[in-house]
Amino acid sequence: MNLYGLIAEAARLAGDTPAFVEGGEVRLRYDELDSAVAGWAAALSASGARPGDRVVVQVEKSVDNALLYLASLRAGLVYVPLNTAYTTAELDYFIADAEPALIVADGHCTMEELKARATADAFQTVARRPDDLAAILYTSGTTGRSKGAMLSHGNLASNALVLRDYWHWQPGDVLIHALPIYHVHGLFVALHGALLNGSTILWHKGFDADAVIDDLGSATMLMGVPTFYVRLAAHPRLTREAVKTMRLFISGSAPLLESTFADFEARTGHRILERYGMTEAGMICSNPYDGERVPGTVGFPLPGVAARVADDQGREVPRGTPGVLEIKGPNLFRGYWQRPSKTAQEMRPDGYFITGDVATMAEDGRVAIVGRTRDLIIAGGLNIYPREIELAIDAIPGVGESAVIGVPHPDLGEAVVAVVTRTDLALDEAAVLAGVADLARFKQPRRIIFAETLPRNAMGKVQKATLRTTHQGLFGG
Ligand code: MLC
Ligand code: AMP
Repeated sequence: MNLYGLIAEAARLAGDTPAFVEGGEVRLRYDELDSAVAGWAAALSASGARPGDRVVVQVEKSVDNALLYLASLRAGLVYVPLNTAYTTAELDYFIADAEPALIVADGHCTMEELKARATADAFQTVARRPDDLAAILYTSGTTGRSKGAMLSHGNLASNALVLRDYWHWQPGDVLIHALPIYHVHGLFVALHGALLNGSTILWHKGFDADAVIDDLGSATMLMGVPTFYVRLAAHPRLTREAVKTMRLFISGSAPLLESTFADFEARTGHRILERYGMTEAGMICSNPYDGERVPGTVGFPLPGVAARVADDQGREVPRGTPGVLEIKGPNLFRGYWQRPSKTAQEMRPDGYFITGDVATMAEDGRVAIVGRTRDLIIAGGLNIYPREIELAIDAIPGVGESAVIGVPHPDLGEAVVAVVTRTDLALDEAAVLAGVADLARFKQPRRIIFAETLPRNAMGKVQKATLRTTHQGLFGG
């Protein structure tokens, strides 16, 4: 059971329907998909990669990049996508950890070089068992080091098939795809959904509100992070007329503010469907398609997913009481790559995974995410772990200590702010920013605030909640 087999079958049924359309031009039809993927799969094999080997890929979003992913599935390889914003220093870490047979990235092997290695119209899809790995996606940890979440063919297929029914994918659906394809949201939820339905994908290299609005009139679905909806709702061209062919707007990866939900409904008449997920488990909860989409909630556990809100011993708390969300199901990952003890730390003996998200569950099972136990910032749908940034700042000469926090930001949801004490008062903002230059741009603090001391509780622990309250108005929030 290779996930690619399901996609190939859907492509066969879709016939000459356009698969990828970019800038109004058909880039690939469904009846061309299988041979295009075969070419890439042959190139991967010709490079020496064998089933089970990792392929690390850090490239700009393109249709070829999507085909390379499908080829990796088809050849039985383990796809390891990396954010294009990662710096060389960060890349070194991922490569050392993933031990890939092949790296596709500028300075290693480029897409053009890879394609030159082989051409083929046919390729025998490599048989896979449901537990065989399809991909490893890195997700940061509280210690500041990223860990690779191992996802199997069975994990990805089960989640995709459930969502196909839950969101009522239908013939004639056309999806606007403006997300990056190095994370769960763009790579799995959006791409698998459209491909398994034989739907045309309106392919955008990134999110540009004007370009997306231009395409709304030829589409039926959009998936995005809340920042997409904040920007669209503020756009003068977002009208009921502009969305008249649209069937469904889906939001996830970060909390959608109730005000964004309301603004969007006022402008378009559409109630955004919010869902919740994470790298380790794909999609977990979703508001219903037909039933009430309640802002501020993420709906119900998906069919086949068991979820409970628990105390710190894993015991279910009464309905309505906040606790940590724990989940189990066919979507749940196979553990962290080469880190069995980390995996064990986040699992209960009965197989539930501790998400680290604080939630409430209502009597009817509806879930709301109300906080996080992990020290985590989500900016524009990207997860940022403060510890990694604090370690970089603390290493700068002249810094006493630092606390990195997320502060409400009107566009990104949260923005990174560093509160820093100095042992050398000549240390300025530029010196601190220079000290974090090896981190991807999206992780770098938007503001540096110098303080004499950091607030601590009786145990000596830095009180980040106090800092967040003090600085909550920094970005006009
Ligand atoms: C870009 N920048 C960011 C940023 N994205 N900074 C913080 N957070 C982000 N998310 C920086 C750029 O480096 C640039 O820096 C500056 O902000 C302006 O960039 P921009 O051109 O305005 O950014 P834009 O291209 O518009 O990107 C914003 C965005 C994008 C929100 C559209 O980040 C995005 O597509 N996010 C989606 C991420 C995603 O797919 N998440 C899903 C994870 S899966 P400067 O200073 O150099 O100009 C997951 C599970 C689940 O969470 O449930 O789905
Ligand atoms: P990642 O580890 O990048 O996959 O991000 C997963 C995290 O994003 C989850 O653990 C949540 O904290 C957060 N998240 C995803 N969707 C939502 C949502 N709809 N509401 C609130 N938080 C969300």
